[in-house]
Amino acid sequence: MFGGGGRKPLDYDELNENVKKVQYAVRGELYLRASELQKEGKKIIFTNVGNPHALGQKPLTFPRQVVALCQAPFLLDDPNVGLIFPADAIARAKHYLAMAPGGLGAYSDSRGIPGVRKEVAEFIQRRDGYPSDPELIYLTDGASKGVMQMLNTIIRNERDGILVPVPQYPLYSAAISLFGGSLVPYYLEEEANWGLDFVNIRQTVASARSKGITVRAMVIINPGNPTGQCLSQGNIKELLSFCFQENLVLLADEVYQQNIYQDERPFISARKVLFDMGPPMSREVQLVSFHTVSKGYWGECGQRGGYFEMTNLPPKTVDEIYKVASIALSPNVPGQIFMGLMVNPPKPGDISYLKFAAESKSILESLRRRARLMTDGFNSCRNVVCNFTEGAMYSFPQIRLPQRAIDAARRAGKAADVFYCLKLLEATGISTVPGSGFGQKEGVFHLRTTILPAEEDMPAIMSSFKNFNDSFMDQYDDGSSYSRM
Ligand code: DCS
Repeated sequence: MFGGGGRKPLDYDELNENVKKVQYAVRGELYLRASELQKEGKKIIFTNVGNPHALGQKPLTFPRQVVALCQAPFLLDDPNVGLIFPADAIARAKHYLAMAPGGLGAYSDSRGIPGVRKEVAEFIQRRDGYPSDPELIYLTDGASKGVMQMLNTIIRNERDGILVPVPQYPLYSAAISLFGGSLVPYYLEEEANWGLDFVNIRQTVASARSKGITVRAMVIINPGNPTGQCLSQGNIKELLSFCFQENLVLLADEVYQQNIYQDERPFISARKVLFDMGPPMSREVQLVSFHTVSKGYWGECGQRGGYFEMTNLPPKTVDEIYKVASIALSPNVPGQIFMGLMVNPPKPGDISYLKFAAESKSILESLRRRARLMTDGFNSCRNVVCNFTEGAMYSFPQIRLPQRAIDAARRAGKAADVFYCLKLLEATGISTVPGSGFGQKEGVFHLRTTILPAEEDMPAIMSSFKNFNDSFMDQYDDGSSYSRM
């Protein structure tokens, strides 16, 4: 018998309030309903998560060969290994095994395998044209863990504010709730292709400060999730100057840096722009940049490989971050090897190069075509407007809901976009995420879908969406009034 007589520690009412406050729409109500329908035998198209392999994308051959050999090193002693694996995959597996004492079954250093961190640093230097220090690169289980670790390090109490773009990927809102901080939203401008409006952002910061919030950090997601925009060099410069003036650490979520579907604005890292700006800013602005093996043409979401790089953080802070990483002992080691392979892929002249390049190119080009197909498809629908997906993996159309649909949703006890997305799911099996899961301006409605369904299925998906939307609008649109743009 326990003595309290009342509630037990893990009864719902007794839980950490921060845990209860967390919301994460990507696996929320729509996803749960879709899973139920799937169990009942309905065919569901899961476009709610950016999970390419789950929608049929094939893994790149070379990295899987290398990791397979690392997982089963006894194959390296088999006289027939050269019949199944190309020599460069065999050499690369030996290279990583030599770096990881005890192989994949041993914990690594809590910051990650030093040799892989060096490969990441070399990649960053090639990409940005500025040297990078492996001691300031920590490998993580996907980018998510890195983001959570940094937010945990920054947030001291509920008055610490983090500027987060809205719409945003809900990792940020969820983690800020979990660590008990305050999210300070800054709105992206849909009419300006989801660009940043610094007049607005300055007002947002001033207003948060007047309410006693200490704004300490700013998040950017470039290319954007769910909004798909690519920031220009000018935008990033302005952003960095803003962080400098306002004394904010910039958290640059650059996980979609390989996913670019236009040529006008190639990806430029916040770090490169910062170093291009020179001192004092390049020595002062604190920046943490995140990357992953889950996105790009790799899409290795299940492997959980990621890193973050710290710029202008004092050594004592870097040590504290190391200490906290040590609590979890080690990031997963196969994920680290995927990261090594991603930043150091086969080079021209290597045996596996042509195959690797052909596989990557075919995935990327197909994503580019799918981005176009989706945007055009949405824009051809009644009461739907959609910015082009310049990068990342999502389309985020605005649905102008007729007032009668908004009223019907209210009667059903649902947010209007949730109501629309549930009806879409029931009618077509397309599982999306309502815009409210990412945040949106009051009275404006969106949904998010990934651009990941197989290219050959895309025309059918878009026409099924269009049919649904037509009949939804027939039912609710009497031409009188709409949600605002
Ligand atoms: N940052 C952004 C902007 C993301 O979109 C994601 C994943 C992550 C970080 C974390 O990814 P990893 O932990 O796998 O590295 N995006 C989710 C999404 O919106 N759909 O699928 C996953």
